[in-house]
Amino acid sequence: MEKTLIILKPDCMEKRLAGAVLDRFQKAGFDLVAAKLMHLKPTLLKEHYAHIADRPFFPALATFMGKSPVLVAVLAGENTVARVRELLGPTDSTKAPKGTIRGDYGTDVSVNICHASDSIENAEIEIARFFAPGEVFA
Ligand code: 3AN
Repeated sequence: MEKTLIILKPDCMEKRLAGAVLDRFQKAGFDLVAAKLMHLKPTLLKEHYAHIADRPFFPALATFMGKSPVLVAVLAGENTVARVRELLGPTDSTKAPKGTIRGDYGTDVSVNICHASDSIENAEIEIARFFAPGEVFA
């Protein structure tokens, strides 16, 4: 059973698309094994986005991600990290094909509905960042 961390971003929550996006993941066979609403603070965002914290777009991204509560969740299943990212489509929503979550609902490269871990190693780190072991039911 492979796990990944997803974050339904402020645009997803504000458009009331949380149910639609989770439905896609669940219909694809993934189990929802942890979930909570969080209002992400600057320190946590800097840690989560450490790999891009020195990029010029980071301040705008951090403002966007911290503007309203997000749904942080863990999905479990087979080949979860790669398949969840396939369902999302590419980071830039304008380049994401129709039928992918970002292609159908996203706006651009940062307002793109949902984050998902990009490797098994990062999934483990990200799950531990947002959830205590007892909060993950898998
Ligand atoms: P992904 O989330 O698809 O793995 P990363 O890790 O490269 O993408 O980037 C993290 C987040 O930073 C993206 N989800 C997106 O919101 C934002 N981002 C990435 N590249 C850009 C960019 N060139 N301009 C604005 N925001 C970006």
